[in-house]
Amino acid sequence: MLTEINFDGIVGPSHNYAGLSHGNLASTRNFGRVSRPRDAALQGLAKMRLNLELGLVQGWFMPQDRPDEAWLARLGTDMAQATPELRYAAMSASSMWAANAATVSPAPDTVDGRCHLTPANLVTMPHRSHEWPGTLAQLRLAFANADHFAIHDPVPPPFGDEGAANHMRFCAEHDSAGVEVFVYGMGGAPFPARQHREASAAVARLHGLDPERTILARQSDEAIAAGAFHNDVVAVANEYVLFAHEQAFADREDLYAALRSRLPELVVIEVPASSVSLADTIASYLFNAQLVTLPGGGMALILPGEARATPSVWAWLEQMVGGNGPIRELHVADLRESMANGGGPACLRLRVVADPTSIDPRFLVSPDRLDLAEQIVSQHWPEEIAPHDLARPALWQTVRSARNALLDGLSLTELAD
Ligand code: SUG
Repeated sequence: MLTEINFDGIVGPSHNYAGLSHGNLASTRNFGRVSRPRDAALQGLAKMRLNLELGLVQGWFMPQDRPDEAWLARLGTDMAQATPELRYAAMSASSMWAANAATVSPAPDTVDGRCHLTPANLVTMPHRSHEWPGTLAQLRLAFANADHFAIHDPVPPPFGDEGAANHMRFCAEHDSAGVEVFVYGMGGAPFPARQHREASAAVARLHGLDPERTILARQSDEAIAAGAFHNDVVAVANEYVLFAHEQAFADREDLYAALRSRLPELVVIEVPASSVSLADTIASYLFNAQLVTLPGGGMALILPGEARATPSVWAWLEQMVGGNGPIRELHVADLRESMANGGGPACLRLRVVADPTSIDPRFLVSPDRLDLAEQIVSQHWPEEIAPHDLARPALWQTVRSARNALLDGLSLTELAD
């Protein structure tokens, strides 16, 4: 049976605040702060447990090998010699944000009836541009069953692709044919538009989508300029529901009309700027919630603690769930370590609609496997990392052996360096 499965990236042991993402306000603001990798990973695992408790199917991806010496070697350097910028980039744990790992088109949408996945090239940010080989290796392992899955190579540069964070799928139910919306950026100065239209169009072609059921929509320049470096900071979709800020899209009426003509049951829940400003939207990550269908019916939002702490946002949400709409429940997850780098609940997960039995079971999560991962993280992940620690060879060693301990414990040693 086709089910939605959320695959979360486990926060890697090198998680740190290096201020690497221009246009991501949290990343810039927290540059130089001391990070807490162990807490960060435990917070992420606790979110996965919450999803399990809600009766959802949960998967995970492993942290990548850091420092990425192979990447530095291609640049003619190594950790000892590299400039601080390259050293930070080589140590980044940014693959935790699995919404940027790939774009996924489930089987009911594609011409060959398989689920198609394309890893994102992430070329706009140097520290993320070397994630895709490690991502591709995991996708090839987790979704090796070629009767069910097709895995593509990333779109070639210079066309920037940031994956599912800029992709929304609408459908009556997860296992019925969808309408896929690819959101690209073009303006947004002084910040870069990280998702290019040409990359979105390429992914749609590669996945064999029906052009009639594929929409390319432009993100509004003001959203990017306000700090929405991905569409999933201002909008989220689930089945027939679009939950979005009024200023998310350049031509919102056109988008809603295009969607409605393809999916008459569409429900748009739009938050007006007069209730929640773009600034509060970015600070709270209201739309970076996971919007999920509960097994008993009805939908729930899994929100970051910052949403509850932002008065305009929480007031709006309480009023919404008090009404008669499709979103019935609010759940809050403490993700403050990831949030301080601009990564909320939805950033940490990649949605795949598939039959769980067609997936390598080592990538699926159970309460026991969560216990095991928590134990390994508690024992091996560094408690704290300050920016100057990133130059210490002892930390490089700790980070490598922590990841290897996790891969050993979860029997995923094929991924070891
Ligand atoms: O790409 N932050 C990530 C956050 C990604 C959030 N993902 C989604 N919205 N789907 C980024 O900007 C900061 C790393 C640092 O500064 O050390 C960072 O890469």
